[in-house]
Amino acid sequence: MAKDKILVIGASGQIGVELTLALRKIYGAANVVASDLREENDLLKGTGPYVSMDVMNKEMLHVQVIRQNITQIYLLAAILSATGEKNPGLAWHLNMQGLLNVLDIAREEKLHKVYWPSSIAVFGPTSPRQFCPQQTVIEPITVYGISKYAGEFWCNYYHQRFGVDVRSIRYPGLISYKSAPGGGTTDYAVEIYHEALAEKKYTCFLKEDTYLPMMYMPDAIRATMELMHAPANNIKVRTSYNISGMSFSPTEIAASIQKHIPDFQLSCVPDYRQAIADSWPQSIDDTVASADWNWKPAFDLDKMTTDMLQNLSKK
Ligand code: NAD
Ligand code: AKB
Repeated sequence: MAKDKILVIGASGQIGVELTLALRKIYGAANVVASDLREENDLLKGTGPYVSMDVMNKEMLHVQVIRQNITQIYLLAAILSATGEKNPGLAWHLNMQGLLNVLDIAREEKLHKVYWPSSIAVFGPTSPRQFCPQQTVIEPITVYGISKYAGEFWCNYYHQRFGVDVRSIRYPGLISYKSAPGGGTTDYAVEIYHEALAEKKYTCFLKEDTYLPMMYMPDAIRATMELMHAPANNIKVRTSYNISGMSFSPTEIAASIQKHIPDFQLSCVPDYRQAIADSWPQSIDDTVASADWNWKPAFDLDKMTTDMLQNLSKK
């Protein structure tokens, strides 16, 4: 581990900030280079090296990998489900070409490992709604889901054909207090905590009984580390692993918040994101990840609510 030097692409985003900080704890600050198209996130400032970079500029990316002696890449730059529907061409272009640029460079420079997240958005209306299995019918209806599903097979292809050790997780909707979410359908589950503390009320853009698979960020970061540190022989799935944390509806998260803020009020005015949410499963079967690399979540809804409200109150 000590010999590795890591490049995090998309480090100023919701996952990137926390993943970069976690990687710096393990590998040492100087060995984790954060990069993004936008400015360095405040939480990263002063914690380690940062370069401004566009993952679409393959030449520049290649130069950075060589110049900085990079051995692992975590690729987080993407356009998520809700924003993707506003500009499908751009979402497809970034989500695909960014990944192909990284996989090509990983192959050419013989990088030790690549991490690239997929999403529960690969599933569509024809996938099982409950405990959606690792392998099943997959017919996504969003450009984001299509790009993730295609990306999974590019990862598998580069592993089988060129031996690139690329690993992936299908994250559920992620909830965090440190950094803001970046244009997804599950973002309401972050906004609701901020509004509960600030206004004691929140208007949700999904219907009150819309169940979705979700996960608290500490579990997502730990899952990522556990997958990346597992022996290569244990990684039997080279597309992307299902993992599960919790499932809840807007009504249930509101009830969890009301245990701390009794006069909190939820109202719901569904918009175009309802159709996206309705196309995704309500819960995920992660028995393959449990068997291959011992995945087990630690946070349920009430534990997450307590932690979110405590930390956001401090802010
Ligand atoms: P985000 O939108 O918060 O962050 C993405 C970052 O990528 C942003 O900081 C953005 O500036 C950067 N970026 C965009 N275009 C770039 C480019 N051309 N070059 C370099 N950087 C660029 O997204 P996130 O929530 O942190 O998601 C990270 C990854 O995890 C994505 O692949 C996403 O699909 C996946 N994922 C996220 C969730 C979630 O709930 N957050 C769930 C499932 C999967
Ligand atoms: C989104 O809602 O787009 C993301 C995801 C589940 O991939 N949070």
